[in-house]
Amino acid sequence: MQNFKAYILIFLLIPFSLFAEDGSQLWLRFPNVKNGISADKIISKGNNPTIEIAKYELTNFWQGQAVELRTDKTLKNLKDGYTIKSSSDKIIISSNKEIGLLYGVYHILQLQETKSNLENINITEKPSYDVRILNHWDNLDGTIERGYAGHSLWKWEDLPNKISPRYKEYARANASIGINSVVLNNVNASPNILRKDYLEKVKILADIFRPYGIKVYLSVNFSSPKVLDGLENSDPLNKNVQNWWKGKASEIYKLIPDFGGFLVKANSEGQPGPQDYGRTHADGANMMADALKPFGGIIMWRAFVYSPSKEDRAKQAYLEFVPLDGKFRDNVIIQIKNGPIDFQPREAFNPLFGALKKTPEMVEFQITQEYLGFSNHLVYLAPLFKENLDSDTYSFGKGSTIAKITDGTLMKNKITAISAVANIGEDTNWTGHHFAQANWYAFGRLAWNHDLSSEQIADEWIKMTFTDDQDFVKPVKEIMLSSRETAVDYMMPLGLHHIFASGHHYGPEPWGDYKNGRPDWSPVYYHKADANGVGFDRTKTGSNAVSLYFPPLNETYENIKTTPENLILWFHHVPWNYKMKDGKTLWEELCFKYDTGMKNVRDYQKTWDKLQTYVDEDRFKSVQSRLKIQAKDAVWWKDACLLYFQKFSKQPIPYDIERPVHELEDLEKIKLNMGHHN
Ligand code: BDP
Repeated sequence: MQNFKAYILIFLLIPFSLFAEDGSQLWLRFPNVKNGISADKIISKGNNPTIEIAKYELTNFWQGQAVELRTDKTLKNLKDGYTIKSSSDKIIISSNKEIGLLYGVYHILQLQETKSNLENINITEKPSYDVRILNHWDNLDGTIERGYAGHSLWKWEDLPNKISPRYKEYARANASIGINSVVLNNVNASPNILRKDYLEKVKILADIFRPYGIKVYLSVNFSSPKVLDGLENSDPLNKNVQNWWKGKASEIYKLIPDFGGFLVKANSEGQPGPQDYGRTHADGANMMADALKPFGGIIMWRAFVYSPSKEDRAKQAYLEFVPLDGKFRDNVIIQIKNGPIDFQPREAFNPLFGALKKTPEMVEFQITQEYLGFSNHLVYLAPLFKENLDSDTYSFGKGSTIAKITDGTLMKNKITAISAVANIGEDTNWTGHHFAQANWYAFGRLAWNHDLSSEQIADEWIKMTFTDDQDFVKPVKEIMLSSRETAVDYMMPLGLHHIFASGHHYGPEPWGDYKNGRPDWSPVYYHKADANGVGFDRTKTGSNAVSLYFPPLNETYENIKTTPENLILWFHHVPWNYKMKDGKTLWEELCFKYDTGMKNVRDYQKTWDKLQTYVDEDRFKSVQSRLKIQAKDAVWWKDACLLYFQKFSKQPIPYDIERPVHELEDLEKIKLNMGHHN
């Protein structure tokens, strides 16, 4: 009896939100809401499945005034944006499109959850981009290339008959942050996705996503005509091939009338493409564009093309695509990774941005943390995304940021789009690390409004995902906002890049020198450490990649003194004793950076442990244990890189820096069994 009373007491003392949570509800938890407003407090003419969802959200989760939902054709210029206005007795959400009304509903729910002021609201929202798209690198066998949150959400074997409840939950989560498009399958595409039986499965997903405003796209394999239907080749100038794609397009649109289009990785990393037949990327893209044009579909053609040649990999996409500017159909958009190498912790921006003046361009980010500690490391990516979007290319003079080049401000693009490789899998919490949900959220929010700050996005996300208690929000926000720079520091500071272990890309391997493999996949190709110094000379004396940037950036990067120090080893081969701005030598600075990164992770651990009382136990422990891994990995990175580079610098590790705890030879023996080719 005594015990029983004690239990009840404990039960009453534990706030509701501290009970175990599994993260499955993402930022849509609404922990304090038992039910929303009654249906008669929703004023809405007309009905369709999207409005039904809006009503469902309001009756379940909205606790404020009555809400009127109005479609308003005069708001056409807001595209799928909306306005929210409050009057004395109700809130009015208006949009040209039904989906805009649903977005407006998610907006007021977000305001409610973050305890924002709901009086006198007068909000106008217009999205920065038309197409806000996730790229899933999901294979048809259920695995995910570079996926770290379990298997694919798409159960191809069960479809079209058996339908997972998560399809709808996934669509809802995306709609709540404005994501309106998804590519379902890996860019290394199996031709089978275009087979009739697969298209029937795709149709089911498209039907489920449609009310949430989401269009489906597919990655396609350039050799599909030959592989699937035995055509003599897949040459884009071959009439039979052209007709094959036209036929395929009408087959798809019969099933999915609002199908979005194709994403294509061609002539890259062994994928087939038009160059197999001596044709150009424009020939290939245009053939597909012509097939989709009558149905309103678009082609997102990737600029991630490079081959093991003498040319610096950082220049290859530019050299390939600039001569083709103006040769693409108007329903083709060139999809460009933020950096010219490959989703590194920090890269200079890709010089192709702004270099195509007659062809629309879009950014491809990577949300999945292929090069950022998988789902083990806490790295908040909004600062990385913002750094890229805010980069000034000077392509149309000062102020020509990547954001303004891609969003149609500077180029009157018919289509504007932004994409990112998803980090979503079938893990209960969708993304593996609870904090990796923030990166899905951040991409959606920035795709909707690239002017939002990383801080504002983190603030919203923390309050909705955990609690709005400032004693929790403030320290967690500090962790998030510094976490990307911290990862850069313990992995690849000062512009170092691609010194990852080969294949899986988890952990350091600066000594990697794949003489029998591809040199452009070898870490030594990228850091070029020797007795004189370290870094890739991309100035005139080196690969001259700096010349691809518009003035004055070409000069800025050519000169070591004006190159930002966070990219100094990206553009220069720098002597070990080079004096940095803070007076340290390069070698000392490198040691200091690795040490700082490692210490920051230790601090994150301390901060997180202090926050235990604010978080339910399951999520607390899960984040805590992943921080332990991150702390161990940071030491591993620091020791591996410093002990290895020390062989060249031949200088002591400054004495105020923590001593290595590993032997280099032991670290060199580590071979993780995580598979993958490059
Ligand atoms: C690299 C990945 C590889 C992808 C490739 C791509 O290592 O798995 O297939 O990019 O984007 O980051 O095509």
